[in-house]
Amino acid sequence: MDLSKRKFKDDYKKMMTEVYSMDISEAEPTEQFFVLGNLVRTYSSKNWSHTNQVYVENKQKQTYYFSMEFLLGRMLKSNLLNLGILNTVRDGLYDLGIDLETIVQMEPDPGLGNGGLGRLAACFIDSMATSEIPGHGNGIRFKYGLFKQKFVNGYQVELPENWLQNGNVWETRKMHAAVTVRLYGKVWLEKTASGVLEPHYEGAQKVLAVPYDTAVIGYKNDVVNTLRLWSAEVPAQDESTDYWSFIHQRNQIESISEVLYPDDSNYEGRLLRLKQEYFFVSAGVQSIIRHYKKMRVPMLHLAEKVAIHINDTHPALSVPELMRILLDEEKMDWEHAWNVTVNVMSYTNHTIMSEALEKWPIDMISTLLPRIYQIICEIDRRFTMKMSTLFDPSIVERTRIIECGHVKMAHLAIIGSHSINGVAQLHTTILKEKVLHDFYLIYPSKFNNKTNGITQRRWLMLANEPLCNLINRKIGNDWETTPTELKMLKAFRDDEKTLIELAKIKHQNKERFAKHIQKTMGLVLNPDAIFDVQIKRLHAYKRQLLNLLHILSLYFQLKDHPEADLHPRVFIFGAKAAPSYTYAKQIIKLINSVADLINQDTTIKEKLKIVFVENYGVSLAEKIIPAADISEQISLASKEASGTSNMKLMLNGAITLATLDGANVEIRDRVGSNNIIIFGLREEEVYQYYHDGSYHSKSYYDRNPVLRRVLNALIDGTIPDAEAEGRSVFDSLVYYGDEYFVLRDFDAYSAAQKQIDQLYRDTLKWQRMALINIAGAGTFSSDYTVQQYASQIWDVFSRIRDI
Ligand code: 26W
Repeated sequence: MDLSKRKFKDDYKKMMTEVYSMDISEAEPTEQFFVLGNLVRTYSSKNWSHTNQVYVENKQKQTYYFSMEFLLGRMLKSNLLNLGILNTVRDGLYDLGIDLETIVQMEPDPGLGNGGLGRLAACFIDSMATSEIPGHGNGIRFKYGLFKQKFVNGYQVELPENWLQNGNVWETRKMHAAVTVRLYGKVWLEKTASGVLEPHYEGAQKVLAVPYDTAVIGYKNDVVNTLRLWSAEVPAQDESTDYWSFIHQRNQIESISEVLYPDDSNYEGRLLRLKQEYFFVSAGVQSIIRHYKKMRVPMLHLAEKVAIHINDTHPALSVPELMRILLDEEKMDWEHAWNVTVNVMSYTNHTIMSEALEKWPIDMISTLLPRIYQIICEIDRRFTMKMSTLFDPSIVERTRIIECGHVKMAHLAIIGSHSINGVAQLHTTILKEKVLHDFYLIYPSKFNNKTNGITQRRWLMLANEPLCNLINRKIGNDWETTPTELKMLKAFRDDEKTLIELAKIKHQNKERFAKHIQKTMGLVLNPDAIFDVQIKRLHAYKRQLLNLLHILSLYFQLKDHPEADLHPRVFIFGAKAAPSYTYAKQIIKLINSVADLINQDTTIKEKLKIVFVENYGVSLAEKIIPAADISEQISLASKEASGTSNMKLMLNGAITLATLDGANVEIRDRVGSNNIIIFGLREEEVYQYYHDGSYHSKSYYDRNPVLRRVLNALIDGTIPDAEAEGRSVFDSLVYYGDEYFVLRDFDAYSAAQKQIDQLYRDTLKWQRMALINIAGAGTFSSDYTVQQYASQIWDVFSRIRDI
């Protein structure tokens, strides 16, 4: 948008008076933030309503991205950037004596997601608006986001994250768009005069779903899409309602949108979670249908105007919910309704971890959602009948939705969608050949790959302005909207001046991060050290332990040979563990204890430091990633579906140290083997071990003296104050089979780390690698990812520009 500095300053002062009846000089940073947020809203509001109007006038097909999680991060700067007024506003505020960076910190970071899946959804809505795709988010307005993590004596402690405490400037409550969601009760079918079955309900609990809409602003293109998050409320009561029963009911209902489940890759079969899933799915589908009906297009054509995307299985009840509406309310017959439903729905799988696969006990589903359960049974019956005539009975048995008293949500999503995709090439191959092989035999053409992506706006333009400035000076700024243009940087691969500039920027970013750590943790970091970063949820398969064991081996090497020629290292960890995941929490405690041991040992001459940041999330990621030299992507091959921090770190010039897992494979293909450090077991080798059962972790302990010393340190008192945790981890690795092959990959990992120690000393060589990584990262922009979803799955194209 066009905005002069003078106009902005006038607007800002005026808004300050309107909202707080105050002069700017009297306002606190929180108030300064709130006023700026309000002003940004007014700046985007015209385009918001205009975009919606255009969509309606053109009867354009719309995509709805259904996701339990949207891990948005702070929105002020991202909105300013996308409106094209970031610098104007920064300068204007400066004139008024206000520092933009200070007020940015006043915004709470909405943690409405656990990790990769939620952050991907946030990148996607940003990219859809930027790519002019009519695509909107649909989810839950959790009152409490992911818990706030504190370390108390090295242990993770979870605190509530009350992000809405001071209100949320970005949202608008849309009371007129509220819908009713029904839970429990009884339902039976009665034949009507015309012979069709009609459902009758009795005694259902009604929940009012109230939407809160947030503008999703496209990058300098006047498009504003919508993120709609639902809040659960008590419907209006009639006069006869007893006061106490009302209070009881209110508590029950409001608990639905109260708190995000803090589980990542671990399914918990709790009733409240099932309620949450049906709640936002039912509200979302109802509101889509209500909107569609205004267009007066026959319901049979729904799939020409609406695409619903099921982000992992959490919204899989969209399938029976749409069926319910088409059958019961729109009076469509089963075949037509099913055809429409399958054409509307598409599904993404985000994990092969079997413990993450949702399956609900049938008595839970049938009690909570009686009509939905009937429909699921009928889908299952028809699927089984049809497939029995075509496929081997054992295949049909394994692919049914209802099995052993449970409803399998992945099966429901697959059968009810026209497209099933994995999130990286390797992951999709594993789905087709292993995890979902039976379904692949049945529906080969439904399967496809869409490699994940990240938005370069948040992860480069906002997080790393110095690097952006350098890039723009070298190759111009076409890459902002055509990120593959970053490849032009390759022309500077042998340009010493550019490489030195790159090194300087990284150094500055490291200094900035070091300052932050000194301020928040009191730890002094040496910016000349290698900053080695592993930031992701704590999970055994991601193998933070492999990193930790290697750190211990370096520590012992330095204890034995204080003069050893090791380049100084700072190991940076950021990770939350699911509160119920005991093993992951033990690893957190262990890392913290090893950090105490190493950080306080003056005999190793500051050569090693460990920083475990508390409460890792989007805001911290934005600080850490630009300062990273090494990106640790060391999951056991086959287990990480894609990973997305690998892409963010590469884009910021970190060198990837990785197994051939998830999108690491594609990163290697992009930058070439010379510009990435690959180590460890391959996916085929892992499966071979599973097949022949020949892995015996204890033999690695017995035969490898370095490893033995490191492992013994876990149980011999070397690590202060972590006996129980050390013992538990030791046993899991040595005696209980080492499920994720940590000991098997230890030597290969150590060798790779040694190679890095050498490589880093040659600054030009290192920065050349960094440059090639930045130049190759454009392909991993989520702009391209959503464009592929739009053309190959959703069949929606932008027509905004045509009018
Ligand atoms: C039911 C509990 C539960 C909650 C979340 C099960 C599974 C999940 C997610 C699927 C976990 C997740 O975030 N998966 C990650 O998705 C990213 C985006 O596709 C991938 O990059 C990561 O590799 C994958 O672990």
